[in-house]
Amino acid sequence: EIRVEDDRTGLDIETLKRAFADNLFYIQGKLGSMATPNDYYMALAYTVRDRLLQRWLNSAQTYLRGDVKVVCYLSAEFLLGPHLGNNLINLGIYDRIEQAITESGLDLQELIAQEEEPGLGNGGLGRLAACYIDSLASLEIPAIGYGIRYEFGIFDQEIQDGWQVEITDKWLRYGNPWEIARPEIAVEVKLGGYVDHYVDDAGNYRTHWIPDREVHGVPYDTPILGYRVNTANTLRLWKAEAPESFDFQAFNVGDYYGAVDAKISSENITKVLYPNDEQVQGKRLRLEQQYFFVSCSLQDMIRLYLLENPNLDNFHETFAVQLNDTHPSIGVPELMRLLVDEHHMAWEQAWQITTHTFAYTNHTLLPEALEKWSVQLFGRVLPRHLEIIYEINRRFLDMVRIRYPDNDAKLASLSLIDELGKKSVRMAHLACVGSYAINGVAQLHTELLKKDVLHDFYALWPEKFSNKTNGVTPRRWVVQNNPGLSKLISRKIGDRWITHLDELRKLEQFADDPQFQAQWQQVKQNCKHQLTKQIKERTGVVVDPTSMFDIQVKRIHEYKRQHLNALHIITLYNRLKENPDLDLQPRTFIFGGKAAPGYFMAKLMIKLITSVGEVVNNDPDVRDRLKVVFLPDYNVTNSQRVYPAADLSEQISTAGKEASGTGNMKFSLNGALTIGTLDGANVEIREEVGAENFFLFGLTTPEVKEQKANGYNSWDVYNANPGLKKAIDMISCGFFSHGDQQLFKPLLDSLLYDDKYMLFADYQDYIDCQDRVGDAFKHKDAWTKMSILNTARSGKFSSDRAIREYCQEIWQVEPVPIELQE
Ligand code: 26M
Repeated sequence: EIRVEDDRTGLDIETLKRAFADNLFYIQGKLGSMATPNDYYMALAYTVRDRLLQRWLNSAQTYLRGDVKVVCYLSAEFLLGPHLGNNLINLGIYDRIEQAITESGLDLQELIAQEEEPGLGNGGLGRLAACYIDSLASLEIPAIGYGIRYEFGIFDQEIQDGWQVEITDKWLRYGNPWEIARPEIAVEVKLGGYVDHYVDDAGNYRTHWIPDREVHGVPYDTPILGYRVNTANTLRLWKAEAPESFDFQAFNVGDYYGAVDAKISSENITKVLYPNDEQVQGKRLRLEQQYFFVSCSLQDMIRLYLLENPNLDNFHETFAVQLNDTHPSIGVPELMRLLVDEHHMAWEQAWQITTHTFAYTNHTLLPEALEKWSVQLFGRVLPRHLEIIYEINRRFLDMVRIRYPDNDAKLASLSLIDELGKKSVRMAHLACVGSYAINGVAQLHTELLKKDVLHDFYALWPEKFSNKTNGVTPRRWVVQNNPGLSKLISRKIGDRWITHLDELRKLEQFADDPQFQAQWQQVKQNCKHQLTKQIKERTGVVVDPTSMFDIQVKRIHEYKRQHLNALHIITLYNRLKENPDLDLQPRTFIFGGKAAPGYFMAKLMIKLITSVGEVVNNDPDVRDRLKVVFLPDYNVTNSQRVYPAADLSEQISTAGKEASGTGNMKFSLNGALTIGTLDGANVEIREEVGAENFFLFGLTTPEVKEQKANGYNSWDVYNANPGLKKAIDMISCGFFSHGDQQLFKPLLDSLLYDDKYMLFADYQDYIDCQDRVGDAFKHKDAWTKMSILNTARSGKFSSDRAIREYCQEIWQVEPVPIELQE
């Protein structure tokens, strides 16, 4: 006898097989004989989704209770990666589903590979948000992720003739089984227009914002299940739609095409993710995106709050709202507007609530990445918010004047408005003033924030500042992407490490054990074999899986210095050309990463890498001892094959430029050794794994500063270093570009005449350090020991640890376990 629910919740193999067949028939409308791999994937995804739903609804219901504090993580990006494998692991049914699928005559890996990953982010910041919502759910913390449902996520990358080509990411093409639209709780967002001030009948000052556009925000919800718990939190992403009534009746009478134009322009707001990171452009549509999702989210929180409360007086006791960088910092004036204009609260009380609601995470020290909006543009899009910002600023500067009497320079440097050059709103200042907590993402980064970028705010409010070193989720970045390693670890120390990553320390005792070392090497070798196959399929390049896999995967940026890595390759190549019988450790150099489409220098760096690869890979003198691979379309899915296969992790940014890095953590957890500068979280990785298990090179942050102050001149370094000179001259004379001497000129000129990121200053130390790496790799057992110790000592870099710190030190939230009712 079968109950309806059994088919949707049951976890035994027979039920899973039946549910899978049912979904194929009733949802995809296919019989086995006509089903495509995508049909099978969809049927399986719905089978899994059914099993999330009771947990999800129970969680949502529990959070509506008045006494629960909820974290709201506001982020313009969530770089989730595929859901299916992750949900199978967190539900604890991976093995059973594998059996059910196999017994249905199919291959689970093939179905998992069908999923189009939601690439709703650029890189580190977006991926961090995804790791954090996994940890929040796994720690049973009530949380909502709020963001944007971009119709087109980060572009797909193809490499043509060695250049990056961007392809539209149509991730919703075949439907998205993981989301549920909730049109019944859509909200309205106003844009543009002007503001009326008046006195109402009772004599109160009131404000009326008359917009020239209104947009519907429709939430699309995705369940985020924790690992082996009943907590399933919500990721609520907003889609912009045109309100029919607005376009077709009130404002566009008789103007059909005008009405359709207005509709298109509204729906444009959530069309596409801006593919830049670390260089902002000040585009109007981007400001509209930010305001749109933040307004939708705050209105949603207020709606939820008023379900249980008579007024908004204690709003901040129910919601802790984290700002993932300044992208959602428009939330500060928006909450003020909602409280004061719409809910008629007094300014002082509204300000109390606002400044006890928001906390701000800074992710960058690069000046070009600090968001600024021209006052003119801002006023056109958000006239009321500009007024509110001026009022916040007036009151703030009054306070500053008391603290620093007769100090106009202080006022100018702290002001929310930059009055030099084009008048603009400084979003980081707005976030600092409107938040009760401000944090950096690694120890060094936080220290530099306090010392440089936000120094004046630190002097004002030292108690607001703290460090929260980033972390990554061990569920995706070890269990899922490295099942071989996970099984080996669990056989030795049990499986508690998956939720208590510090327990990896228990592996230390086996670091010298020859048998364990052999098993460890075997796992790494298998991963390298798999990546080797993948490289062959995707690039045609044949690489040697016994060579050292030396990997740099991350967004392409001058400050990340992929071109320094390229200079090392050229240097090794020249040694082989001079001495073909040189006893050189064979290496495979693997690069992956996207360049912002408008960042010419980054695109040229890709072309340099592929051009060097073309020469090196095809030179018979090299005898396959060096191979250079550029893996196209680096994304979450592809990265999951990369980290497990790495021997060496390249973390070579100029000291003081990389806020934290998170790829560095994924590599180390998967047993790669790092060659790196004292930058971002590298500092802490080295502290944890031990200096003897880390390859350090390069200037420190103060040394960089000092050299620049003392008139650092890269031209002199170039002339004084024959190895460097030779490498640069080869690029310059067209050796890697079929004689074209112009191709790489912009890149070379920037190095020879400016070298903002100190490549030449670090070149020799990097080469020397790489030589030590090459020697070390020849001693297999010693290397393996270092590899084991890297994994064993990387427990700190779990996002569970990071989220626990946020919970205790910023959000003041506690776990709320979820009971499963019928
Ligand atoms: C801003 C305005 C307009 C368009 C795009 C942006 C923008 C988008 C993403 C700016 C920056 C963006 O991301 C920055 C980022 O990913 N920063 C990285 O954050 C990681 C997580 O904290 C750190 O580990 C990295 O060091 C840091 O570079």
